[in-house]
Amino acid sequence: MVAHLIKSRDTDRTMTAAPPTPVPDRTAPEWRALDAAHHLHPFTDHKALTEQGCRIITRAEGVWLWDSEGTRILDGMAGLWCVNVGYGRRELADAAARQMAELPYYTQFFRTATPPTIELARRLADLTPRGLSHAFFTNSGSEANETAIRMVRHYWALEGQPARTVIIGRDNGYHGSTVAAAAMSGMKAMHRQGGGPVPDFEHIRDPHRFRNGPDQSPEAFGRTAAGWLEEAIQAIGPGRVAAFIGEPIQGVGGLIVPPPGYWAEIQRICANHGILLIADEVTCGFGRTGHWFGSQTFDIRPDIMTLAKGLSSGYMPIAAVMVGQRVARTLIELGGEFAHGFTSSGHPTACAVALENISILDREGLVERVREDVGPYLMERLEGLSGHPLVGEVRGRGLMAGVELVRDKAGPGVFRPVGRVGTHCRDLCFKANAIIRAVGDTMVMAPPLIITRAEIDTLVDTLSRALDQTKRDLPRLMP
Ligand code: PXG
Repeated sequence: MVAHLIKSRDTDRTMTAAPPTPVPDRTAPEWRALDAAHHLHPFTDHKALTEQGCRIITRAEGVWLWDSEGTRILDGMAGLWCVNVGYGRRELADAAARQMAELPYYTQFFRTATPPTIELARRLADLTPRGLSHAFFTNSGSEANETAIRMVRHYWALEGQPARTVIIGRDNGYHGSTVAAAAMSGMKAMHRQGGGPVPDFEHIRDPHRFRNGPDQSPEAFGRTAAGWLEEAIQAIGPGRVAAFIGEPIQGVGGLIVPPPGYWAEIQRICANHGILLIADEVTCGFGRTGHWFGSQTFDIRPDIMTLAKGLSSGYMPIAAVMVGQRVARTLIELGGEFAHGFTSSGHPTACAVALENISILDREGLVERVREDVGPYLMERLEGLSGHPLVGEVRGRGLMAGVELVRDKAGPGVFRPVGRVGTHCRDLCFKANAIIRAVGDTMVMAPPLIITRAEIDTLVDTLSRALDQTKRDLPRLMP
């Protein structure tokens, strides 16, 4: 980048600085006022936001964020489960700048392609589990899942079974917020907004043993929970079911780690009925669970895999649908034109950044680091909280962890209303400058994969103090 020689404002020294950005220099109160006046945020109650004012994040480095007041904050969520390689990676900025100078954009429509796009498709075909040979690029996880929906229905129509339109997901599964992806998700509050029920999406209960089968052994519960899929298929009619979709570990829905044997049984049931298996790897992909993909952690062999977030570590909006031989062959041999795609599908700059991001994960051994070092360390530290009177269960894999809070330690005694205690605990973590999420009453962490043991100590110690304070505040919270 071109450096500009400027005169520092408050000294007489001449110093080197980055070129001026198109974003003007404003004070935090000015940003807040403009935000309230003009910006609608995703998943936000704007009345409450305007009353409280939003937090303005201005820069970041490693696992640390800085806000407009200069406060340093530990990002225990890697942004929104995505900044896997951490903030401040010059290599990624350089990859974007180089590609923008060379060819910022061109479409992949009309029998054209661009080199970073082709190279990323090849790299992903190598990296993902065997058989996933082709990539269809989108800009977000929602669009990737939306693409998967249209693709599997198109596949079955081409296969001469057009009645196979139903897609089965799970309660508390999350696949996005566009119309069909929200319908496929198992979030009841989302189903209530934005229009009536969308046909041909069904849901089974999630494999959350702590809630849905606390009296069974993990293995027995794995069989029970997978059995819910068989029951649903029989109720719908096997000839009507196109696909089953699941996140290897359910993230947004409460960090639900499947019991042993669950995925093997799901795989068997899908194969038995010829149903396509879609793995939503949007949060689990790119090292989060200690393997490149959650499908490898749980030995899932999906027909289709959706990717986003960690694909570019959030540095660029990019997502992908990885398509296995079975579907790809039919689409290519019988399909003609698949009337689907986006202006920015395969955006060359986003692809160049994703390629460099994958190189960093590979070069620095970050996936192995999660599996062998920091992942087990985070779990070990969190296990240390399991004796706390508010903690019902600690669960997770790799750098994806949840601590479920309960009213009654003896069983899964839930708090009513759900979420008040979790949100209070989250707010205390925020106040102590660590970002830890609350999903209902489960405290969730998914930090950048570069987090150190010392930083994990800071994160867990902050959570521990917040739990103690939450316990003290309980009579006031739950009178
Ligand atoms: N699948 C999964 C598993 C996700 O977690 C999506 C699909 C959709 O991706 P896009 O890129 O369209 O957002 C996600 C997204 C939260 C939160 O509260 C998480 C997501 C989205 C919104 C909020 O943690 N994950």
